[in-house]
Amino acid sequence: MVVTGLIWFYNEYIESGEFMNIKTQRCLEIAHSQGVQAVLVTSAHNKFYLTGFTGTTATVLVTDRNQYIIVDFRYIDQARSQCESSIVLLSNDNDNTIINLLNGIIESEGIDIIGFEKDQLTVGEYDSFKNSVKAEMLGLNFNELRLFKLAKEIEVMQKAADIADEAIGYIMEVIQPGMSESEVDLLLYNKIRQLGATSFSFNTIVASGWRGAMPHGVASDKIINENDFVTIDFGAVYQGYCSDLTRTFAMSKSADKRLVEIYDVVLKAQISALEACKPDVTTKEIDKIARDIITEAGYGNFFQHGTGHGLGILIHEAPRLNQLSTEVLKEGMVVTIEPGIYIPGLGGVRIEDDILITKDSYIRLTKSDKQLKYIR
Ligand SMILES: [Mn+2]
Repeated sequence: MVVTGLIWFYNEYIESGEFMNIKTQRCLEIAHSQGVQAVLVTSAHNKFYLTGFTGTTATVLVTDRNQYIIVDFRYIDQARSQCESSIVLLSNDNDNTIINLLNGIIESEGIDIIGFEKDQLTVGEYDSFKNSVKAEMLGLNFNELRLFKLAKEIEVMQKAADIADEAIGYIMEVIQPGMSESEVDLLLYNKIRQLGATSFSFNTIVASGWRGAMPHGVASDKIINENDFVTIDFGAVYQGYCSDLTRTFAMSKSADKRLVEIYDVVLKAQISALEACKPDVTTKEIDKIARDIITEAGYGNFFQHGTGHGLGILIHEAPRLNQLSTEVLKEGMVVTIEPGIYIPGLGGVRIEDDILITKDSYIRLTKSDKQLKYIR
């Protein structure tokens, strides 16, 4: 199909099976519910979600009739091989600018209003689209696009979780007092890559001893000591999807007994919150279950972050599980459960699993043991 004379390259629209079509349908449902007929997708994560494109530069437009991806010559072959369910358009700096191509589609499809991801466009980008696109621009709330995972996504996320499980098991076998946190970080990185991951989900936290009191203590040059507790929080990206796993362990029995006590509290909070997860429970309730256990044990002031978050293409996505969240768990959501206690000067404990909400319960994607482990 030829959309406009300006377009040089396109793929025929291919029905590539349910996977792509359901995602595009969801995108359009969100658009329609907010009163627009087409969506300009500019975030890397939503472009990947909708089209499969993994390159860094592309513009995606989803309309009632088609899904278009506009790329320049650097990405044309990649887009044509990755984006089977999209019409691939080639832009250049002459006649076929991105704006001209967008306006060609807008005219040929009679589009009046284009929605965009309001959390993902800078003011400068918005201004430049608004001044050149021949349709009204309307900011959309797009946070729920990827809320429910499809079977194919769950399969990939299970693999990402399996890699994390295997990698943390390996670290617990090889970690020794005298290693730096950074060395552990590197061993972990090499392991996840060997297991098929492309990268970490985020900068890995290896927080030992007093650094354990920093919830986001990214691996440093600190040497891990015989009597340290060590918290490792990391994830593997596999085929574009993240896992997120935290385990805390003791280097030896000479660890501070207060940390052992704290470990028991966090473990009880984590398991209790996990076991309450099922459809129709509010995310706030799940947070409260973990928080109440920690508060009753006297550590309420030392647990100031949320209990968990949605997980997927992004390490943090909808829903959120915290004191302010208003969402409700539903089948198909993938979330983390990760309470922690952090005592300045002493250290900290966090335990985290990834779970999938099922029809009437949940299943754990991460399966690593949670009993307190002493390395030696
Ligand atoms: Mn997490």
